[in-house]
Amino acid sequence: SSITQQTYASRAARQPNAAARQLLECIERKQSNLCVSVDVTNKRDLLDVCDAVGPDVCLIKTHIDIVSDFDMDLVEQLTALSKKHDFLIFEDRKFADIGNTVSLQYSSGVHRIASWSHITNAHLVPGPGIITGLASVGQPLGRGCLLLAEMSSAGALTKGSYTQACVEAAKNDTTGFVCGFIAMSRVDEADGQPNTAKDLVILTPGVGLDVKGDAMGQQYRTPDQVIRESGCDVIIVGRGVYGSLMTPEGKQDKQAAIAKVREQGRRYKQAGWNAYLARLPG
Ligand code: 5FU
Repeated sequence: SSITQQTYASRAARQPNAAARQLLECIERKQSNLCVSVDVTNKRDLLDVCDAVGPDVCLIKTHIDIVSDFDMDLVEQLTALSKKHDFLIFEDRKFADIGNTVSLQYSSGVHRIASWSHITNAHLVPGPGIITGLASVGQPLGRGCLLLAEMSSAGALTKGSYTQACVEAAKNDTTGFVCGFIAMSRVDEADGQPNTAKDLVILTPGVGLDVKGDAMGQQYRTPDQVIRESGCDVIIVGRGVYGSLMTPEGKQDKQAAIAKVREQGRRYKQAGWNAYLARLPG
């Protein structure tokens, strides 16, 4: 049957990729398909948001290179929060170079992403060598990689034969490292046939309940559109959750802002889970 008719638990049970299995198990355990994208630029805010929404998420997404005061202590504290609250970590690095270079970018540098991030992602623009390169680092560590099959922004070039090439690359991946996609729809079943060969998880950004987009091309859909109508597996929400922290009032009264962040986290968690329950067969 279509992946969209199966429970997260049944998919976890036969998921070969360790990171994707842990994610599916965590989703089931916490009844949350919510990933919060914490796009803030200092350690304190990043950790405070993670601590606030931690109980309600399966996954925290980072852009670690925007954190001005990044250091390994941040990684240690983030990892401690992931254990305290039971969530995984996804560094949204969007690798896009030749295999040898991405293997170095993933393992080394200031951020040493592979050492702490359960999941990362890559563009297929350079061809399948990017998977070979990243897998050489990530697969021995039990990490997982998502291919960017579709993006949420207006005018994105991730469509048609490019999207299909990402699907083929994921289905044919022999490293075991590719475990799914960033996509806006159930791309692995785009031909209308159920994907019975290989379970792939679909994580979807561009999710908001209150606004339709931003001034720079972002486009938002609701959790129900993403999970129930489009058959994706995880909603990724950024400003919709942490936004109150960025307002002048939020900067003045951080405690009140963090309370609002927690409240939005609960709201999106509920919306995402309701949409999942609504898509399961009666
Ligand atoms: F691959 C993608 C994409 O297609 N759209 C995105 O928005 C990634 N993103 C990320 O999700 C983006 O870099 C942000 O980190 C996040 C969305 O944040 P928002 O505040 O919910 O718009």
